[in-house]
Amino acid sequence: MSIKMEQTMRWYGPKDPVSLRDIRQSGATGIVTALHHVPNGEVWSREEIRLRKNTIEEAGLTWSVVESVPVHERIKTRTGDYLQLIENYKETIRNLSSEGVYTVCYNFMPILDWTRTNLEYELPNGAKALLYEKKAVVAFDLFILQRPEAFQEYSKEEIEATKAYYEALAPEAKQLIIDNILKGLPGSEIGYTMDEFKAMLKTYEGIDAKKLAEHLRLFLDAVTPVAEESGVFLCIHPDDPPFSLYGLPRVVSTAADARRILSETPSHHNGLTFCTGSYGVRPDNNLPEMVREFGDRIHFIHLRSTKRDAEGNFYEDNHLEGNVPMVEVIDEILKAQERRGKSLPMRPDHGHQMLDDLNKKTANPGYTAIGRLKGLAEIRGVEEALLWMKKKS
Ligand code: CS2
Ligand code: MN
Repeated sequence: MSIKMEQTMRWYGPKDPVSLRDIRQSGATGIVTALHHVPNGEVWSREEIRLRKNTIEEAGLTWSVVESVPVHERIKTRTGDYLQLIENYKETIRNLSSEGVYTVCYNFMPILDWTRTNLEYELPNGAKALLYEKKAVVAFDLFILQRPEAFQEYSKEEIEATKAYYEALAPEAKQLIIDNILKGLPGSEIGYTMDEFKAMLKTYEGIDAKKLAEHLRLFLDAVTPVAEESGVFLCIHPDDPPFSLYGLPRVVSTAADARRILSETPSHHNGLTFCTGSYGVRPDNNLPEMVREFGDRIHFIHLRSTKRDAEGNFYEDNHLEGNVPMVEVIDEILKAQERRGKSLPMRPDHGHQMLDDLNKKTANPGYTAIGRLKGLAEIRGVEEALLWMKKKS
């Protein structure tokens, strides 16, 4: 047993304050990036892909994974020119393959990508983490968005408690919640104004979880054959957080969701991004068990841990702490790699803002250098130890 995970880091492109050289010093050999400047829905040309690939290779690194080729909202709702948008997606897959990039991550979350309410949650040691506070989301839903159905969805007690919390908030604190939710976190290609968001919500009227799951299946049935022909591995990232928000359906949150997606489009090229931080927010997702079950179809791994409480809040913990049984998960990944005879790309998903990074302005919350470097180093240590123990026994 000796196959190690491929160590990668996410890089946001030439404007990322964390340079390729910084990443190389972390020990990572692979880069996870996207052409963030190409508008969502447009074809990524071979020239643009090649340019980015050259930049990465000149720094002595490899472009291992695309995260993400965004799926356009009209593909998710199947409205307007969605058939053309699917054709564009296929073309992008072909172009990536022609330039030698073979792993493509994406997500299928309606409107908003990942959601956090506080990007500077101070931990007892002074480092900063990303926090999801349920009452901020409920307050946004009830009193800012004023979604009428929301008043039926929460209990009377919850509505009253949220009202008291919301009324006591300073105007700047209210604004910060709005900004954090609507502006989009790193990796989400789009931010919205309140009116735009309300208009977007309307486009999901009549689309429940069953329908959205069907749209995802139809999308995968269309693009997977192209991925097969071009040797590309598609890997869907789970919903973050893994439950419904603002009445919007979410269909990539549980082991049952993953099972459905893999069985409905049964190609090896239709696979998963196993994000422990996203799936791990739900206590009913048994992560080591999921790696055992889906290990053959996991093409990309995000390792990070969250710590949840009874009220439905969670924050991003140290990589080896929190609710994710990280050592056990890594152990299962190593076994899956061994079975497949293949090393899988892995990145430490997010990290704390800490040490000297606290003095810097962060362009991408969760993606500062030092916190991720720490996460990667810890993960690497666990992996080395597990491999050594296996060799010995
Ligand atoms: C986030 C997202 O949890 C995460 O990995 O950083 O940006 C995620 O990369 C996208 O949702 C994947 O498409
Ligand atoms: Mn992730």
